[in-house]
Amino acid sequence: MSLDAKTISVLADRVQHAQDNVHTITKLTDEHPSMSIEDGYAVQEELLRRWTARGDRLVGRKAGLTSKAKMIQMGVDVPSFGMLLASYARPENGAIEMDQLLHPKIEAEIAFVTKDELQGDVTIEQVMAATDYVIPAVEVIDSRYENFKFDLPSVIADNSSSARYVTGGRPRNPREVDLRTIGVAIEKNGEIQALGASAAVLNHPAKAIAMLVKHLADRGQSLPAGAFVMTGGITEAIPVSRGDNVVARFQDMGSVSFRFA
Ligand code: OOG
Ligand code: MG
Repeated sequence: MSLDAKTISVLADRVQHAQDNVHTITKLTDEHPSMSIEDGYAVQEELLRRWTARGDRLVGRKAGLTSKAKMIQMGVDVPSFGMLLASYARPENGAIEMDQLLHPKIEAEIAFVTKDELQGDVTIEQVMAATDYVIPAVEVIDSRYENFKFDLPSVIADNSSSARYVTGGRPRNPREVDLRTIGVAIEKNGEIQALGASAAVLNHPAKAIAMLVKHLADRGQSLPAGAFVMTGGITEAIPVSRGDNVVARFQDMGSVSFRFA
């Protein structure tokens, strides 16, 4: 880490204020060019302490920037991790309030729910064995940075742009679908916006979980049983506006739909 605890706390204040009051801020690295990826995660940890203190709950984790399409779109080349809170969940077929968001985009992702704890260096096979089910999910990301432009330390401090998530479709046994070849289509108002296949995520979305588990292990943590994990957008993210109807179709897994109100 290059920043001291006091600075981490000040940066957490700034990010939290932007998240709570729906306003943009400049990249944290503009003021702190030496800020590292580890500093970004320290801000995340500080944010988690504040969220839990006010009654929110960590339900799982997200891996992001795990596909080429996303890395190219955002101009970074390493995945980022983030925290998923109970308060971010929204029901399928419902409406997501646009006035609580700045410049949201949607991503189609395969989510995993674990049944065993995962710890240390794990293989894709071990991730599969510890998986209770996989389920289609759409993440609504919303960067707190101006023009959705950031670098890795800044986006990590902003909890990897996490804002909302919706699960739907059919939960599947991970062994009963080919997790590398699930086709996905994102539709907005009946028109296809992006197409992809699940291997776009690190050749196998379970690899994103293995990387997350390694990331946690490096910090003396594990992924508990019952964790909900989103493995990252398969295609580039699609900007949305008020009134948009969204459907993400997942081959063999059903679809997730909702609208922005
Ligand atoms: C960072 C979060 C990326 C994903 O699925 O790739 C992400 C961003 O692009 O704002 O959630
Ligand atoms: Mg995502």
